Amino acid sequence: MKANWDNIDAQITMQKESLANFFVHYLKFFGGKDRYSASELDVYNALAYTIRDHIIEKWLATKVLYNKSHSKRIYYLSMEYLLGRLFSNNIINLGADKEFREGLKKLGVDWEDYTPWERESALGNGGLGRLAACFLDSMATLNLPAIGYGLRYEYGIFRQDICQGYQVEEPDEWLKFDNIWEMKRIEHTVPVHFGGEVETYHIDGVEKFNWCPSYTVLGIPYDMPVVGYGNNIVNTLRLWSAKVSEEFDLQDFNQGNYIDAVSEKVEGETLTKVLYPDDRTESGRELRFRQQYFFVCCSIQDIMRKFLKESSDFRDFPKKAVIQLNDTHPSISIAELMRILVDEKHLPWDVAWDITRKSFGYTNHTILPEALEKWPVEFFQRHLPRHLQIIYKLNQHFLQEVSVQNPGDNDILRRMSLVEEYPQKKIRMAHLAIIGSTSVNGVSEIHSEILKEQVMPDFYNSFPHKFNNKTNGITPRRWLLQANPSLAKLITEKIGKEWITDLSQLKKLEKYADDKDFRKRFDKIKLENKKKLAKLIEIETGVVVEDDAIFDVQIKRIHEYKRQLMNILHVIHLYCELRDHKNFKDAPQRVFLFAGKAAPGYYMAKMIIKLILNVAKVINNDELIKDKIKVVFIPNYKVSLAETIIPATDISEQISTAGKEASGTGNMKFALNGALTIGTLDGANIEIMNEVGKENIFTFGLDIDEIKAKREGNYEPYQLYSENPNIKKVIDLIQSNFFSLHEPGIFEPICNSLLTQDQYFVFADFNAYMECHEKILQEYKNQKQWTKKAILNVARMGKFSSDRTINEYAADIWKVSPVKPKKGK
Ligand code: 26V
Repeated sequence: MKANWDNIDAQITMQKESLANFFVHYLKFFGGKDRYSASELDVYNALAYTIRDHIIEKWLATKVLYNKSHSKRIYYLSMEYLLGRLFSNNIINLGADKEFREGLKKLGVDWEDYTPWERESALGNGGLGRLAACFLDSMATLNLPAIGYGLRYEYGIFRQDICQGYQVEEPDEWLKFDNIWEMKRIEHTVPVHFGGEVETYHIDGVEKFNWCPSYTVLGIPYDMPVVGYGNNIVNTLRLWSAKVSEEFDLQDFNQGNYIDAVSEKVEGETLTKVLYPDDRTESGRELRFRQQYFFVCCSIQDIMRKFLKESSDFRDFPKKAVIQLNDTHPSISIAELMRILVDEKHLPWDVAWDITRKSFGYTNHTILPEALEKWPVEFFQRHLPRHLQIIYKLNQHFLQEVSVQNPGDNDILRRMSLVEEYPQKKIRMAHLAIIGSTSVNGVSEIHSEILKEQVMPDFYNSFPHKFNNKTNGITPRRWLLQANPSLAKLITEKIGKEWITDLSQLKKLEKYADDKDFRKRFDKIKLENKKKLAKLIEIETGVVVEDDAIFDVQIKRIHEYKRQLMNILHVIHLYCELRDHKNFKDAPQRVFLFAGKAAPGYYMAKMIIKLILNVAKVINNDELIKDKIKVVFIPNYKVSLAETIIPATDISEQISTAGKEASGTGNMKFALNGALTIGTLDGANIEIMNEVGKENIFTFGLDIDEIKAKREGNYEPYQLYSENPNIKKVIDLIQSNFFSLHEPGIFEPICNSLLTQDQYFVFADFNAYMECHEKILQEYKNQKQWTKKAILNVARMGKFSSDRTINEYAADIWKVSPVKPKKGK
């Protein structure tokens, strides 16, 4: 009998109104639970499965829509995605909140009570990974036919515990229970080869190459739905998991090689075991290199398979596909696509290169030299011998062109080469990414300028047309609608709900900055959010803070360039002032809140955490200062924590050394929620200032040119220390072991580094930072003015929606238009 698909498709459709019934079905028949046996986790699972199934119909329909459109596809390649929890986000984006809530009411269930049961997906380190997650949300919301590719790490970023004031890393077992949001797609499994050697042969006198690898790993895809907001679109995030192929094992078993077979299997499956925690330490780097190739190889095969369904003429490839590289992590794709086109599809080299170059875009996310990837040639020789040959040949052709343009200039050849010769032979992945892409973009205006002028000036001179800027953005769905529902509701009440998909609409709020009633409601919402945060602080750290304190917040990865150190030195300074002058008056309590992870091998970052925690202990327990200052470090920073902290914040600390923070995106989340920024003229802070107005942001410190001049001159931090009594007092106090009575001398490395080098100009900016904080305190006293500024910040954040960013990528780089269903369908 032939299946009747019309009937099958129509049999069960999940209307929003019937979601509650499906929930009961799941709890009973899938979970096998009733009132006596169901745990809270069982209820969460049943709720989430219900929502997942509601998504599936839209997911299937989206695939049909895209296939029929024959549109060019966007492939976003990122080794990191910091998705956070998906349950609430999916309900909100589906627009199913009201119906689900009402349906469940009869059953006495409120879905929001169960959200903490979801294990959050944290497959990323920081800004780069969260940006990828915001981009997925925007691409789906904008009807863009995009697929995100990534790795399904068994362990995401480590869990941070604090033990005696030190960071301790624990594994994040996010897959321990079911991951409801993923679907295994075994039928799209792909092989990934490694090692071996390259054979040469000839066809019609033309030299050809055949890579004979030594072992194979399988890539198994797991798909996660990416729900667009209010448009019935569901895109896909495809994450690859490594597995060793069965046949391969069997062969070795049969030959009696049991131990080798098992260890090869473990080796292969280790590939996607763990996310690298932002570490550039040498150990374990080879695994990271193989991880990158595994990712690239799986994704490019999948992209090819999709392309071949549409066309068999590879010259069409750039018309049908555009591949965006999120940093250089997936840049081996360029060599991989060349290998496929030349060795497997037998295209002439020049044709293949033309296709490749037209198909890639590369986004740079950092100018820190230590973070620009270079891979030892040895790694290529061992694992990817054919790719190495291809890179050498690309380099040879490329340098030939460079020398034609710059006759006699050997220095430029050395600078631009894909191969760094000394001290160790390495491949410069950023150079490969630039020559292999049509577009190279930075992530804020200033960062894009620095890229052109300081980091890659030779490349900019050779290919000025490739360089462009795409200022980062954040999704207003997660960072306002979901994280701050009361503020979202107030905004919608005043200006309608268009802002959710067109953030520039927030401009309409400007007029309410002068409306007393609006300001009152705005303040009340902030206070409610602070109450929630105060509770969380008490639960997580045991520190009791006042609900109406000033919340001054720095939450981000711990890096010297982000200068958490300057912040805590300033807190120590305030503490000294309070102790010395006992001038408490009726000043409000100030809570200095920190959160963030340090890379496990980054000693200084870990010591900064220790310093913050030790200072917190002393200050929080000193009765002499009458609770006027509290210092809090909340452990295990993650997306869900940010969602609670940001809406409660008064002051957002964005204080990196000018020129170091490519963009920052936390800065945008805070301002969108009505916090005022204290910031340096760095990254997107500058653009935020231009949007909200100089009078509504607190900027301070040396700008990029001044920092550059200091670096080139002879900067003497020791002199600043001896001449500036404020700095001296703070450093002397630390050195006297006031904060480390039981571990004398532990902060010497921090003090030493500041006194002798101060690479990130903490002392140089200290006074300006202090004065800026004094100004802030004065201004905070005028609540009316403060709230006005906060409202204007919200109203003027339209530019920083990731929808705007993605629209720019789509129009300028990808040349892809939204795919919308035909009217009436
Ligand atoms: C990695 C490393 C490795 C160890 C040495 C120091 C170091 C410093 C930075 C990084 C991160 C590189 C990539 C990254 O996450 N960049 C961030 O990307 C965000 C999204 O574009 C942007 O907002 C942040 O400013 C940028 O730091």
